[in-house]
Amino acid sequence: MPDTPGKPVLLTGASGNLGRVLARELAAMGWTLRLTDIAPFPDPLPHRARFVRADLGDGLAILRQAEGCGAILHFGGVSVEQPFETVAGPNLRGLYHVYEAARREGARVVFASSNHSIGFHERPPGSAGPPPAGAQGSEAKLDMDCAFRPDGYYGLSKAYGELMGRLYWDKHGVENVNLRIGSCFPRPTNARMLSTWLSYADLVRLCAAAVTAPRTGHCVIWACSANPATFWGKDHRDRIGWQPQDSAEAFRAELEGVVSGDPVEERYQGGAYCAVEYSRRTPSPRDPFALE
Ligand code: 15L
Repeated sequence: MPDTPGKPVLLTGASGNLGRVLARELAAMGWTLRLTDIAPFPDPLPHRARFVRADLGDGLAILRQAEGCGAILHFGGVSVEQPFETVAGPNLRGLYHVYEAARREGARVVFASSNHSIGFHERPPGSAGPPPAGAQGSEAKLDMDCAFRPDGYYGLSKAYGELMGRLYWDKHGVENVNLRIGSCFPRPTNARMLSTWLSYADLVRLCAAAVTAPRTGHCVIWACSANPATFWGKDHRDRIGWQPQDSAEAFRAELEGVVSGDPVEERYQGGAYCAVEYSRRTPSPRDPFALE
């Protein structure tokens, strides 16, 4: 298990599903946490934690919350597909406030990005079935430096968040770890999640490694468990010393028939988000710059 961070860690989005898991588990590991969210914190406050209600749109409040912190786990903001105007405040302007606070404190940002920043990549051939015995299968998998192909305004805001990290690293030396989270739930619930599921325990270990790694620079990690049917290949996990330990494969028999029947949803990695307000007559080309 990684060391306890030397300075307090700010967790935004602390009242959300993943924020609550992280608050509970990281506090249990002895971390000193500063929790913040626009919504009240619904659980008993963990040991050594402080909670302050704040809006990501309030730059001064975010600066204050980050004072003295060595890292910001940024899990706040809109976490599902929504109209542009709903996404823009928290996920674009709010993200800027988080990065400005990190710059002032010399803190590292661990950003809850999402698979929806690349959701319009097609699923690899054969990904619906079990992986062939002994297959490495890495040729068909997406590496972390693939093109962004956001599948909605939410995914677009996550691509922007990753690029904000790129900018603040290149211009200000602010370190940042961008977690392209697949589907982080207590358990997988459909066939797609046999590829995309991230267990809560793997998430906690991932965030702990991202905060405590000696150096990260700007890096990107596919945040899913060790699922043999994963869509995703190379990333920077070795840099932070993280390896997932859980797998969705145990749920295959129960879930492989759980598909939507929607051809857009089933074609692309982002699943249902791709089908929201989809209006093309024919699918876009696999190569992002091709005409056909
Ligand atoms: C996400 O980014 C969402 O926050 C989550 O609610 C799921 O929809 C997940 O992606 C997913 O793709 O399954």
